[in-house]
Amino acid sequence: MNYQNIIAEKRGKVGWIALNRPKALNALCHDLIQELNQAINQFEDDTSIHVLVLTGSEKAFAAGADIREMKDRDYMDVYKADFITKGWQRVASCRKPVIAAVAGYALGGGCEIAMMCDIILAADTAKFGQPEINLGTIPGSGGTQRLTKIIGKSKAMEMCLSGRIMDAAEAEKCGLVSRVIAAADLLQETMKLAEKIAAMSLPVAMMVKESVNRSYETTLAEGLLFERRLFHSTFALQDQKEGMNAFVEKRPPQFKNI
Ligand code: DAK
Repeated sequence: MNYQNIIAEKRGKVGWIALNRPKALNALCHDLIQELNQAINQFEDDTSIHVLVLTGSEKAFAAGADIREMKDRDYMDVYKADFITKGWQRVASCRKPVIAAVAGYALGGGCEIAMMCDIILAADTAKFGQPEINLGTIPGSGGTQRLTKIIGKSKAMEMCLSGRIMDAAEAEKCGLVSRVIAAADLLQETMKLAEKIAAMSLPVAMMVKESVNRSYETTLAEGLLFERRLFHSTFALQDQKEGMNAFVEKRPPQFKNI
């Protein structure tokens, strides 16, 4: 896979994607988003890939959408073209688990893409923020929505209204990230987690993801029903028989992803 703005590679069962526009702190330009879409599509289609990792550099996960690309567009132009919409939700629509490994800046669209991932692991250098208000605009890819659902109204309001940037410790405290890891260990720890999830039955991992995400979209009663139906459906899998038999036989399971 040969890209200009990202690096994508298979690492066993893990599809590893690193945003790679170092001179612009991985600002999310049109071409980068297109390449990110292509890489995700490829990993989704590849049955040997179970988990995706999305990361950036030591200095920046991504410092937001590319301000240079946006600054001269006018209203009719962005409205008619549905500006920076196509492809921007691809991370959120990925059916396989996606882990974000964030070091340095995750601002604006960078924070929004991290929040589209299923798990965020943060280096102790990570900084999160929705500073769009400083540019005279508002978050455009879920910042006012996902951030509010994750960290609550008061903190989300404060961040979006003031543009304040949050450090990794605060992000962990308010549930934005699942763990903070020493920067030097971030990628290794991320790979360990990715490999652990990748060793599970892929269809079951996909069902877990679908079910957890459902809790954001529906009532508790509907969510519980959805979970119950998926739970029942796992009994149609060979992997459920293998997992439960392996437990009883006191041996590790050998999942076949069927
Ligand atoms: N866009 C373009 N270039 C950027 C950039 C960005 N977002 N962020 C940084 N750069 C570039 C800088 O211009 C600089 O380039 P040169 O001048 O060297 O050519 C280079 O990266 C290094 O940046 P700095 O010199 O500024 O580095 P510092 O360490 O001093 O500061 C910083 C780092 C991250 C604090 C600073 O660069 C900064 O404040 N960056 C802008 C952060 C920001 O405002 N981000 C939000 C952008 S708006 C939507 C989807 C998404 C969005 C909207 C709609 N739809 C789906 C509808 C998202 C919008 C945004 O993200």
